[in-house]
Amino acid sequence: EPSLLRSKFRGSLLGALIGDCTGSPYEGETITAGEKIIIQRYFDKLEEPNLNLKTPFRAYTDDTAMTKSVAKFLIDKPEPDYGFLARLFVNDYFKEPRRGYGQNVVDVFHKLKTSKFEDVFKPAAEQFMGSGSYGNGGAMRIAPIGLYYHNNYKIMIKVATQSTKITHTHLLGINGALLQCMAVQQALMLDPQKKLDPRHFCLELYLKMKEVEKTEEDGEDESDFTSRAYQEKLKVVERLLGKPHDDNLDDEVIRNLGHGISAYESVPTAIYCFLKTQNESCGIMTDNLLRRTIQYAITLGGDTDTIASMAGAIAGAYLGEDAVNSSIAKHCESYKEIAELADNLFEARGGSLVSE
Ligand code: R7I
Ligand code: MG
Ligand code: MG
Ligand code: MG
Repeated sequence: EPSLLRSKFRGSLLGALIGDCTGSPYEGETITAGEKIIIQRYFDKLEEPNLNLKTPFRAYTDDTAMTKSVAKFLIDKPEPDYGFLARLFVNDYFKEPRRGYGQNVVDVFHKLKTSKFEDVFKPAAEQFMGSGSYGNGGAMRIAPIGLYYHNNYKIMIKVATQSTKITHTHLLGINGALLQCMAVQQALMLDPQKKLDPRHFCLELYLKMKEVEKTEEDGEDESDFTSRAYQEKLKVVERLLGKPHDDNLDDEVIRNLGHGISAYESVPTAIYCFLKTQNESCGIMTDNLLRRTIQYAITLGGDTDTIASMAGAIAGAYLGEDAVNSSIAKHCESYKEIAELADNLFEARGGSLVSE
């Protein structure tokens, strides 16, 4: 049904925006029990229809800046043009460098500019003495690709991989972006009227990740944990989903899944946040499932803007725009522009049948 699909595109990009904007004040923090209460009140306040103008307006960060570029890359060009995407990233960065970009990705932007975009994949490949970045910067911006190519899995994987390689070439950075992309696509395909089966969702992702990690294994180096990293993490997600929520479980989530700036320590966590909050309150007082996902992600601390944004993108793709509280959305920078971008992405998706 086209109107449901349109609503899901909006839900996903607005979910990503809200997660970024509401999560960024807590980035890098450890969240205490007291702070969880403050976060609950903060969200309660944001939901008030006549929000006090003095309530600080939340700016988005690099997560949203780069997501916007990925959406434009898909909307403006009939075939993927990675040079165009690299230019969008770089132009945005030099226009607004203070969006909280990762410390090392900035080197890539400078090199791209200095080299006049001669080889858009080269600067990223040189990062970290040639091993490439495993930061979550590829995953945090991938949602538009999962939406746009939702009917074309093979091409989705290819475009997600190539677009990530402009900044992140470490296998963990790429596969983390692929996992996040798959999660958004899978959530988009689900009927929001039907009860979600979290462990089934997780199993489906596990099987897809096994396939991705298999093709890259070639050398059969079983001892190299990076080659099977995400399928192993998804087993942990599945195990944690089977346990009832309490504060100790949250500690276990942080210890076993992580809440860090690497893709490995944040993408599985974001997926867990989405899946855990669909059927359990997780200590969050709200009936709104999108808010619950985002608020819960923030209470885990660490890379809060990014984990909340990724979890919000998945939840929004499942629930659609109905789950977006408009007061909360209006509190976030550029929410109208993001809604329009989602519509344009939805309209452009017909052209998404590109040759391989
Ligand atoms: O991945 P990236 O775009 O950063 C995204 C994060 C999100 O949390 C945003 O909200 C923003 O705050 O930043 O940027 P990168 O600079 O490529 O990677 C982020 C960080 O991960 C780096 O600055 C390193 O600290 C770490 N990192 C690595 N450290 C050692 N070895 C990434 N790759 C490596 C590595 O190979
Ligand atoms: Mg950020
Ligand atoms: Mg930061
Ligand atoms: Mg972050």
